[in-house]
Amino acid sequence: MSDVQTLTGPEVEQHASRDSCWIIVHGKVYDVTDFLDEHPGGSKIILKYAGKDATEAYEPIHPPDAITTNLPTEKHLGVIDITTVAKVIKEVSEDEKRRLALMDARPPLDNIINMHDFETVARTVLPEKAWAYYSSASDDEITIRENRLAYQRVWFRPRILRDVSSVDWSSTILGQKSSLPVYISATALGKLGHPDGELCLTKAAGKHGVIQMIATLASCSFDDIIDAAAPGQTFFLQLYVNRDREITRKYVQHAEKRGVKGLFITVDAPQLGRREKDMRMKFVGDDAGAKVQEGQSDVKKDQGVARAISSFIDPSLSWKDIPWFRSITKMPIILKGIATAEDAILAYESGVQGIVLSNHGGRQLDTARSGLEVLLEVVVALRQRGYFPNPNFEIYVDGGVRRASDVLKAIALGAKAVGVGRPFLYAFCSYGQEGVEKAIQIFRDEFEMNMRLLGARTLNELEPEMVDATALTQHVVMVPQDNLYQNTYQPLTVAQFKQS
Ligand code: PPY
Repeated sequence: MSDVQTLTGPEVEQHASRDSCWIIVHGKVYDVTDFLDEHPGGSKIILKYAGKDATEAYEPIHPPDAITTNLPTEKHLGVIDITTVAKVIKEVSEDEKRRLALMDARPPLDNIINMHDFETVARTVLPEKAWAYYSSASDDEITIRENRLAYQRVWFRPRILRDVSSVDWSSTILGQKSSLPVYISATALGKLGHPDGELCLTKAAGKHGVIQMIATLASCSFDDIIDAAAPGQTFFLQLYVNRDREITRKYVQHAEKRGVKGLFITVDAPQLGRREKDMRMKFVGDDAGAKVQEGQSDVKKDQGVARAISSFIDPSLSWKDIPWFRSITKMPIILKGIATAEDAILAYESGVQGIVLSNHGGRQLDTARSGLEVLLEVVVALRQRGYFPNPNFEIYVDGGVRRASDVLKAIALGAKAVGVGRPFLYAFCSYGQEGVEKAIQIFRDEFEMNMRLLGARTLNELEPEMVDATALTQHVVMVPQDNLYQNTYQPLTVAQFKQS
């Protein structure tokens, strides 16, 4: 084996041009000259760090091994003697100063009493780009808003006098114990919003018996997440299928070896939705806008963080691929992103172990219906064919869940569990691991109260008769305005920042 070369800062600085471009990432030096035009995010952003340490910019938006797997080994030049690298004194912008001051003035965690509070804090304290990426949804953002509204079109039919002194909301998901009928759904690029990224989720989930779904595009590496697990902690894996199936095969089999208990294949993203809040950010930063205006069509630059790194996803994925997935893993396979009864039937008949009725948090096809609404037709269609209920085929719903009462509605209508993404993401961006623990505690408190008030002592006692979902499929519901009441009603307020 050849000795690893140690390079110095001044040596790397010599290679700061398009003709010879070296960068430092995680203490190693790479020659990326030939890769510049292949970089999914464009060459300009790499050239900004030519001859320098690019780790800080690289880290939040790349899996740690992206560079090592994409660059041939002869381009791995050696390690850097970090003491010789000139320190970049970064000017803190006025905006950044304001943001840091707001971070200091966050409401104390004790004052956070619901999931909306986390979102309010995250919106204020997150760097603009992170907020734009996380919060954005596709096109007119109609579906993301509908995800919330759908829950409000379902009303409870509570039962009384059932001795609810003791209530239990624990569950199993794919046969795995879960302290809540909720799993942490996959969200990508966690380090855009918190330096510890998805590890905040892992640690809180491990402590409280909640299942975490690891995202293919997490900022933390898969192994770092698994290594941080508590004994016996359960994980699922969200999978974006690579055009290179060998990469996917290795990834899936590695996950299985490391104990992951369910493979959730994303099936609603053959192309990434246009998330305009995210796209607009690109025009503001990295002066990519100027280039577009010059008429140079480099699509990748004006497409936001997500689209820039999505080119590896295989749009040719089809039902024909399911047997191949079955052949490479024994993990239960779940299709994430089913949006009609027709596809739910195909999924069942393809032999997978479950489906997630999801519109990808409103980030893919705008005006796709909410998962909750889809659940109604899916349960009817599967039941008609004798496919439901079946303990070996579970149905999950995600999108728009902010309250335990939302979860109870979905379970009453036939879901086994519910995925929650953004609320946990916002919890850790605002307060780290502790925020996630608080979010779990809020869910617990809400489950306890709502199950008592609904007259359900266990999740098995939730039944369709406990909800009135007749308005769920009506997308416009007229409600007469009660102006006198409206004018005297005092709106609730969100958690207040300390005076700075
Ligand atoms: C999303 O942003 O909706 C994702 O699912 C993650 C993602 C991030 C970057 C590229 C492709 C998908």
